[in-house]
Amino acid sequence: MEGPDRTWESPDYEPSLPVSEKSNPLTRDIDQASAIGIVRMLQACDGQMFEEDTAVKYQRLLSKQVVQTLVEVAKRVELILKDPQDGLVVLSGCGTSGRIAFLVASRFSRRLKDVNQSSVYSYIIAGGDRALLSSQEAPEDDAKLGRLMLKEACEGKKRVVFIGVSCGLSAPFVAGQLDFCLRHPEVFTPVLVGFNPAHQARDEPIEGCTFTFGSVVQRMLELAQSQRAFIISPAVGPEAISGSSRMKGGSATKILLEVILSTAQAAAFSRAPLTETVTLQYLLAYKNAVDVTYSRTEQISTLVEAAGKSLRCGGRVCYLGWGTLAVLGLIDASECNPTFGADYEDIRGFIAGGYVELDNNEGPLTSLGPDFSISHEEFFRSVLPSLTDRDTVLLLYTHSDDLGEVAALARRVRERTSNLHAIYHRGGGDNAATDRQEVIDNLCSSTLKISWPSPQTRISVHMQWELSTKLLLNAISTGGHVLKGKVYRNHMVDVQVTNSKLYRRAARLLQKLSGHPKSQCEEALLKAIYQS
Ligand code: S6P
Repeated sequence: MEGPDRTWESPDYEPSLPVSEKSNPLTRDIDQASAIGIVRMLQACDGQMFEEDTAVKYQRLLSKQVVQTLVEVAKRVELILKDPQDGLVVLSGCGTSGRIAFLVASRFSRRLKDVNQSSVYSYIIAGGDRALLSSQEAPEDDAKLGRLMLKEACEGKKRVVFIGVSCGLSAPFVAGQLDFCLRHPEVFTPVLVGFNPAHQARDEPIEGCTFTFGSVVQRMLELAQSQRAFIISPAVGPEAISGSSRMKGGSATKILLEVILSTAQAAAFSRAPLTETVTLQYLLAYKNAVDVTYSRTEQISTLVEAAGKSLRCGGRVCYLGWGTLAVLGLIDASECNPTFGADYEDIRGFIAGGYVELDNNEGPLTSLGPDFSISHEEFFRSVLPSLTDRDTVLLLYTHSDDLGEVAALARRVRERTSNLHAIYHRGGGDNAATDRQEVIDNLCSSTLKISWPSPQTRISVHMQWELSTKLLLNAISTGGHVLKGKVYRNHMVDVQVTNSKLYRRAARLLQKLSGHPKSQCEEALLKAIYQS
């Protein structure tokens, strides 16, 4: 069997770029691939997350040092859980990183509530809650805003574990927050999560600040020696679509945050030992989730094909989901605009229970515009009447959801389109088909059904379902847009230049594709931005 392709790890491979911005050799021809070819490339790319480290170059997800740091951070969280008064654990980030912070903070707050414990988790996303559902790339550059939002969230708290996520170690918003933590060590334990080695942190000046992301990382590295700050930054390999950190970056963020909070919670309330072995078992359970998901290559490619067909002929793709799977649908849909220049109607997510189920800090956002209408009722009102076979509808649910409700919805959709599909997770070795599931199967033109064995670790099977669903949706929306022609080689080429990271990326791309000098490319880019 062929070993993994490690070209990107060579020092000569795109040496000026951090790992998170490199182009992945595995997907160089993704724009020429068929649906099944795309899925296979994504599988290989996601598989890189769990590759072992070789020699010395990069720390990886399963590296000993990463596992050790996860244990130490979980211990800090455990202390807050055991003595929650005046304590807080804040998860923060921009774009996808902020969305995953929200998802994880909400899930674990709910878990605490279920066992009558006070909530200690809070999330921050650059741009506020509207950024959960739409692209808000500009606040990412605002270090001062990051600091202010953190200050506000921690008002009156005496001990805070702050986990700032920036996949590229680059967002000024997060740098501002980490800088604030470093200035107040009596309260804050700063933790940075990202997917580049520390020396590749961005070193560009930040407007109105004396620090850069790189200089903040340097200060953290010094404190890390005495465990007063922590950096968790394994390389997971370049993204399938260059720089699209919603993919592996988002998945690995979800894995790391969940491992920290799961192990901390098990230690605080069930006296489960917080050890490297246990932490490693959790990580391997996620690896298993990735493997199980991609064992369905054919079925995934059917969904990619359907999405591609809809998008090519001006149709829509709608995710109709329940619980956190629906949240993943909302997140995936929201990312298609900044990644592929998609309209909000191209791929849309809906959640049973709307904002009550979403349970975000700012409550209902419906007044912000039609793209913030997210309930199933809203789907019935504004989408269903105009649904045709050109559109693809995808149901996202698990055996814990109300299958009667799923079947009723499937019936209504089926009256308008036969292009109805489902992703269904069931667990605990439960293989018995229920009558309702059979009804749903008969209404759908394809059902991707995954039966999950009970996990060996304490990891909640729901978290595996979520990761699996995230991979599937990322494959569908990415694959669909690739088939529509929104990607050139493995680069996003229909992207809006709305912050400094995207500006740099766009200028680099122009240089790479045109062969012209940097100055000329930047001039052309500025002209395009200002339409002069
Ligand atoms: C990437 C996504 C972006 C990023 C955001 C934060 O696919 O569209 O919104 O999540 O730019 O990036 P980072 O590197 O700070 O996590």
